[in-house]
Amino acid sequence: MSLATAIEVPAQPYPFELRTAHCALLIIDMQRDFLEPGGFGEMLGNDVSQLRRTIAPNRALLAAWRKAGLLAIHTREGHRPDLSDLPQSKKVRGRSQTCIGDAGPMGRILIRGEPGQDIIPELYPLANEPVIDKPGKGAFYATDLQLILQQHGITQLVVTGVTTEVCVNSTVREANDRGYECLVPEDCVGSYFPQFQTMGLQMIQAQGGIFGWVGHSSHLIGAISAG
Ligand code: TIU
Repeated sequence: MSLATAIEVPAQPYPFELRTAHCALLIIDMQRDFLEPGGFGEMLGNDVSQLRRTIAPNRALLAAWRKAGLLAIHTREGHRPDLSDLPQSKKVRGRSQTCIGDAGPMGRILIRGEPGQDIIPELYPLANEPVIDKPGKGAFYATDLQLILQQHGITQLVVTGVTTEVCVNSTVREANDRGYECLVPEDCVGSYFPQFQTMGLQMIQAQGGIFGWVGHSSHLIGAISAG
């Protein structure tokens, strides 16, 4: 697809020039332990409803993305069962009684292969959609995400998922430094903390789009469905 075929999608701080053939949907960490009542997130005292409101918009966007035949990639935060990729600093952070790797409400907390670490059924990846298991907050750190994007000729990312100020922001910043243009649909990202949702989005699009663009899934769905 040439530069001439870009579709203008309304966004802040100015319209995003979407090139569908070079744009992937990157859904960050929509995992049961973060989103489901009774999971690790709620166990820590967080209000999971703040994240659950993103499920329906993500479902609609993913459905439209699949229908248009575009690339969708999913990530999961988690560690190897032997904890060999878990820094001690991350394990003990928060001084919580329950740490990553311990028994949690849905299996060992944030361990690959455990039920709680998996993606919620509403957004479960198809067999042909890459799933990136990441040990950090950013999706590029210690993963093969960049290699996969290069193989597909991807230069733009629509980044959704949770949480806005942690893994979504970390990933957008990593992507921006690597030359990717990122659009974040605000209804498809969530934070346990409303003030962080607001500021996390402002931080992306401030200063002329210092890290990227902020938009809405309805405009994206309109753009890819018309194309
Ligand atoms: N995925 C992600 O954001 N992981 C976190 O640990 N987020 C928090 O907000 N704690």
